[in-house]
Amino acid sequence: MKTFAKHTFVAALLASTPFSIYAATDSMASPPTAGAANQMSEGEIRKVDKDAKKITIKHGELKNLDMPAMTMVFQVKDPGILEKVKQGDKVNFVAEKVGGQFAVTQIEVKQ
Ligand SMILES: [Cu+2]
Repeated sequence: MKTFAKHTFVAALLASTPFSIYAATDSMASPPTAGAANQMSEGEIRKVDKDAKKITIKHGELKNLDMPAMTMVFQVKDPGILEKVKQGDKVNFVAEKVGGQFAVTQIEVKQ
């Protein structure tokens, strides 16, 4: 009956917030919230290490990774990410666990 429960959940979300469809199907573990449509987390760039392809971010809570706020080092999925940000930038980003390591998969500087 797992499938049935999932469909019911999605249907309920559909009825309330159409923008949450993606979030609901992508991450069943996270309860829907007002900001569920935007899965990005907030952070501030502390260090960009292009040689090691790593980035240090002081981040807020990462709901998708069940991680509290902290400062930590991330890998990057795409080296281009390192070109988009610099130390001190406030960013919205998405981090995922890739091969046992945390990696930034999307990032954008807040205006
Ligand atoms: Cu962290």
